[in-house]
Amino acid sequence: MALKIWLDGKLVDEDEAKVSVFDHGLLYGDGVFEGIRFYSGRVFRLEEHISRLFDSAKAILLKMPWTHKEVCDSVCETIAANGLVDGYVRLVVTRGAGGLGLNPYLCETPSMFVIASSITLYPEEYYANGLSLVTCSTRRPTHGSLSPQVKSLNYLNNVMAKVEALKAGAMEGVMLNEQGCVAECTGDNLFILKNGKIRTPRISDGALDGITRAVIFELAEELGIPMTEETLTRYDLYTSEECFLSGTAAEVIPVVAIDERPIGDGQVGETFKKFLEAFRKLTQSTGTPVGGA
Ligand code: PXG
Repeated sequence: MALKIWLDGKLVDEDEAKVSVFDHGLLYGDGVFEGIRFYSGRVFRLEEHISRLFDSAKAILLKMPWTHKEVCDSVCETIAANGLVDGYVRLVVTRGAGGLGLNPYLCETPSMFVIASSITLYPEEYYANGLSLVTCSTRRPTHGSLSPQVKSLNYLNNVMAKVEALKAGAMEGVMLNEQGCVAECTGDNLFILKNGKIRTPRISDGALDGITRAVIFELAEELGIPMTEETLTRYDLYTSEECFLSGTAAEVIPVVAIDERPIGDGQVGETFKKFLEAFRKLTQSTGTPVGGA
């Protein structure tokens, strides 16, 4: 069945959901996006995702054409219009159509669209058996470039890193920053367990301030497991006892090998299993009701 897409304030059939070839989102990657999950008719961490979208837009001087509440409502409306209960929302704001040339002021009105559908990032077996990762040569951009915090429409660094991982036979890759310290994976944040403590790269080391990452901090507190942000190197990953990833699309997923070194005993870790259970409970019991918009 054709999906209903929210486009600039209207719900339209997917084959009518079109943007201009002059849209600077397409021509220059000039725009921002969010990926959001909904579970059992409730949108997980909706407010946080929309706040981050507004922050991304502000950082690139893109004036949002809709208010925070209107954007939240557009997400719920799109899910409801498609009769979906569990799935994934892709929300995109582009600079809009304008003449050729980088100048964003050539674009009069930003465009926004919302797609509600499903996503399967990794096959189910990896959640049970764990992922093997490789380190990619493509680096996370430095803070001297566009901030790696901006979820912009130019994800080519991450796409190229993902290609490296896939070509090496791995499902996901570790991205380092220019200093050679661990930042994150191509679409997920990374965590290790060592000596009873969870460690994750600092935002200043190039990790995205992930919404699911923040959930991991909350769950660590709930589970009574100490957790800190630290500058991490590949050595720290290789010598960790457990490793796992978090992200809206991936949720939480275990890692059992990195660059051919087994992590711990090479099996899915017991601490990870506690996080997975707590995460599943949380996603099933909280969120903004879709019907309540
Ligand atoms: N790092 C990067 C670079 C990301 O893009 C995450 C970490 C995880 O953050 P959250 O807030 O989701 O916990 C992301 C998330 C998509 C898509 O196609 C989006 C992401 C990842 C993969 C696919 O919408 N972003």
